[in-house]
Amino acid sequence: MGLIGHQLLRSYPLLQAFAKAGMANRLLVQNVRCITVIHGDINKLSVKVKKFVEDGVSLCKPDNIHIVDGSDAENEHIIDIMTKAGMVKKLKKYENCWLTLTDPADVARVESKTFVVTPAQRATVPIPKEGVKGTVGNWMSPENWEKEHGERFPGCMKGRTMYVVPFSMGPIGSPLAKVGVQLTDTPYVVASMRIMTRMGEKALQGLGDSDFVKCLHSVGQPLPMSTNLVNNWPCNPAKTIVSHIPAKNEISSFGSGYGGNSLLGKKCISLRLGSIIARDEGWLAEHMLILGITNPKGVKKYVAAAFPSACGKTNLAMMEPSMPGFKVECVGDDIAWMKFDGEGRLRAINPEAGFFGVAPGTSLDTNPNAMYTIEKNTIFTNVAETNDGGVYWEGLEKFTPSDATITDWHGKPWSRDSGKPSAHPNSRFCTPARQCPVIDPAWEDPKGVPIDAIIFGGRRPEGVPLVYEAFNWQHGVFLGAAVKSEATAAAEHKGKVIMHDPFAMRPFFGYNFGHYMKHWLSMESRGQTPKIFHVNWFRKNDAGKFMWPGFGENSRVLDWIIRRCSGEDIAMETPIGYVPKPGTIDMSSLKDDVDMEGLFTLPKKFWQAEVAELRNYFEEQVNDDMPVEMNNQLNSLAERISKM
Ligand code: OXD
Ligand code: MN
Repeated sequence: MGLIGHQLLRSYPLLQAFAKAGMANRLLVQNVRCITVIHGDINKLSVKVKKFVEDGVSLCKPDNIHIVDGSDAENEHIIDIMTKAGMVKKLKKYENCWLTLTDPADVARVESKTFVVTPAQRATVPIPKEGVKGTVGNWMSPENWEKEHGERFPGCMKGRTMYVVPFSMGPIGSPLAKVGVQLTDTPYVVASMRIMTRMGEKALQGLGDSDFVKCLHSVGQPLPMSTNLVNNWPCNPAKTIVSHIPAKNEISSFGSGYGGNSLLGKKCISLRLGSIIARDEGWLAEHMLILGITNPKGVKKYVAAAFPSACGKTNLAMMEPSMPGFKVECVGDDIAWMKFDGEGRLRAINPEAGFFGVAPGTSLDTNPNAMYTIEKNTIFTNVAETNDGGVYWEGLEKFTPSDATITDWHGKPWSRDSGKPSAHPNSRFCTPARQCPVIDPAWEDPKGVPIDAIIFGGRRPEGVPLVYEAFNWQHGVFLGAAVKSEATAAAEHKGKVIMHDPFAMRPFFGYNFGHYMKHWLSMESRGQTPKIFHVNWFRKNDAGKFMWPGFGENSRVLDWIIRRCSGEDIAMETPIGYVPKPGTIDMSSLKDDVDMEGLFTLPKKFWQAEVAELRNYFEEQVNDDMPVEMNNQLNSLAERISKM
């Protein structure tokens, strides 16, 4: 691709001289250096976007600029650059599918290095009880951020191309959509953002001179590199830092090229900054899938469900119901933006355009629709490869010939008896949502879909029933605040500890968790709040085996939930909430032998311990910011349990 840009940023006096001298395809920065615009039309950018690019160039000092248009031809060019750099490899078994293996030091989100920058600490995090380390977010002062930023970004793109990536989170033109512009020095981000967002020229249509979210991203390895390049994946784990500056509508991310650290529309805008905007504007930005379920009578309801990372959101969002005559359709698998409409109905959009799903465990058995979705136009990261150019990961054993030769995510020969996983547990597919065979017809409806139920859940091996319903909105908010789950590989945590993950948002809160609960409580005065439920697909019996078959059988639970939303008398009260009356979860044609009684037992000792632990957690972590309504909920729960 030759030089396409023939424009100037006109803000510097010397620029005119260059223009006259026929150097119009360059951007002059700080009156010192000329930067070639190798792709795109700088004059099509608004004054504010140009200024942002100009500032980014003068800070990061890239060799040239590529303004992304989002076209197919451009994508081919980007893939070609990555192929030549050894960053991606074609998977010849499929159409337009690519494999990336990262530096093994850059494989997941890094919560401990992710910050929200506000003058007051308490705006971002509750002040924990003395002597306790806060776990519901990381705060940084603007002064510290200036220092950290200053130690990293100056000159960080030397020798590299700076890509200017405009994107829209949400369908273009939706009143809920938000525009961002990301400056990045890795083509992997460009190719991935094209899948995950509405990227390119179209994102800027209608922006005019309005503000946009400013996203600055660098892998933190100016050329020549000072350390060894591992797997052709430049990154700088020792200096990684992801920061959000709400006052400036800005995000800056340094050192990591991976997923949520680098695709800044996802967790950074849609959840962290998104939750702040949502609080200020009176709506909700949540870590939730959105699905539509239609029963055999043709009644369709939409639900939004929050589960911690890697707990099966993608599987649930596009499940094949085992119950005859039911249909599930997917609106989104990770993020929901929900707002009351003029009639007071809660409506949700999925701000994303793709799925960045965890690969291991995904198969034709567990999620056939995901498997069909990823057959083309997909970027796989840190999965294993078969000798015929296909993908492989834990869960695909049965679908892969036993004599296939497999190369693991380190690029090394791998065998099934090696005792090590072939794919990284947090390996991912990045694939366009529109390819999903069960994508909902309304998934891009700018007004969003009406939400009838909100579901919370986590991996709870003990004590927590298959499903229960909150007594009311306040109790439902309490259920969200009390979400706990076994740790997974999506972040840097180790082992199977049960961790608090309130609202499945702990890694993604943009502001103080105590204020966040208050905001949820306030939704009751804004419109008709949906019913709230809690589910647990992961309860184990004494032998350590899962008690519920899960996957397509979860439709039985969804069916019970939507029947409750239609007002059916199929629930009974227990100390923790309403549970299904015996026999009201439809078990017809279920092949497995399920211990339904066992799935709903409420061991008193377990719940007493749960309440004590929750009290301790809230006291230690939320401290003075705990809303009184939530303390009342906890006290009432303790009281009900004491009478069990
Ligand atoms: C994700 C996550 O990538 O939650 O969606 O980690
Ligand atoms: Mn997620």
